[in-house]
Amino acid sequence: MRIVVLAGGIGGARFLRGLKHAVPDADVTVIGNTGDDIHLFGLKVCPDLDTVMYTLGGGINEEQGWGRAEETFHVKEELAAYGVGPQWFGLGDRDFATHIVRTQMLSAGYPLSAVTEALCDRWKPGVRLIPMSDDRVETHVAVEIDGQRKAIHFQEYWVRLRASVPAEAVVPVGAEQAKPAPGVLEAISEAEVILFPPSNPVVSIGTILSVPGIREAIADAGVPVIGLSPIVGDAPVRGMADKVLAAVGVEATAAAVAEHYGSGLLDGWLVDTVDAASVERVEAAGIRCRAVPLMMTDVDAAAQMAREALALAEEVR
Ligand code: GDP
Ligand code: FO1
Ligand code: CA
Repeated sequence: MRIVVLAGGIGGARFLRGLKHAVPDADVTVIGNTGDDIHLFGLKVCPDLDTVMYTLGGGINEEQGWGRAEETFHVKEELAAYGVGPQWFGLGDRDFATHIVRTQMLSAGYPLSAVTEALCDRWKPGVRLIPMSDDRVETHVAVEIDGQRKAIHFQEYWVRLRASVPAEAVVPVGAEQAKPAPGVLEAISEAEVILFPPSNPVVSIGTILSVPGIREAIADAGVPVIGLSPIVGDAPVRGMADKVLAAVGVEATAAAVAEHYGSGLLDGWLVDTVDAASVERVEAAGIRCRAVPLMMTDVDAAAQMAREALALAEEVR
């Protein structure tokens, strides 16, 4: 079965691992978020692409959910000794190698999609991982600090400030001019089912959908589009989805996120069993809805979620 999945970092990656476990033979294309990408120390860092690649390739730091297993931080310490920052972003030695290879290939003229394919030759994630765009898109967050309104990089908002101030707006800078990477629209048009894993609806899936052509292609694909809620019991399972949802005027509930995507995009939506009471509200919005366990406590739990999503796809097909 040809499956297209739009993915951010941890939520997307853990779901994909479950999907691969549930349907090992599936032909899975992942359209990855690149709005989190950041240039540090002259290197291009793609956190969400790397989280998917390392998680599916067996190199992820399991507890943390991002970065490499068995990581050390000698380079970061040496940079600090030179007074070179930022120090608030935790780049490890093993991870640095990925960013060096990526930056070297980009400098040689390869597009990010080709570089990602080359990195995946090593990690063999078992899916085709394509960045949403080869063009630079950077998510910025408008905040007010000491009475001053300013826009900061999403990583500064999340990693440095830990989302401690309200997000007043979220802007995918560059998205309007960006084109979908080669293979993105083709994969969507050839898909038999399209899945939105429990990724951040604003800064992961929202950013991917902001690249002109992608939302339209999904809406026009004519195949079931099924999403899984990243909000459980009126709160994100982890991360800052509540803060960035507030910035776009959406309450942090499983039902409100489904309505935010809308029936023009979504055919089906899974909420956690603790949110079973919201099934009726989602169905009233024209989206088929089921309540099932949505906590990815291990690979089997994520695999069961993938099976439920595919079962719902057959129901609405
Ligand atoms: P990020 O880029 O690392 O933030 O990862 P994603 O955007 O792919 O996913 C982040 C979202 O995953 C957050 O909003 C979390 O609430 C959600 N999430 C993480 N773990 C789980 C889980 O076990 N179950 C569900 N339903 N959502 C989860
Ligand atoms: N997340 C953190 O909370 N702190 C970090 O220091 C950090 C470093 C980091 C390095 C490489 C990488 O691939 C991811 C990293 N992340 C870190 C996760 C990162 O913030 C992602 O953008 C998440 O996807 C959040 O959406
Ligand atoms: Ca992310």
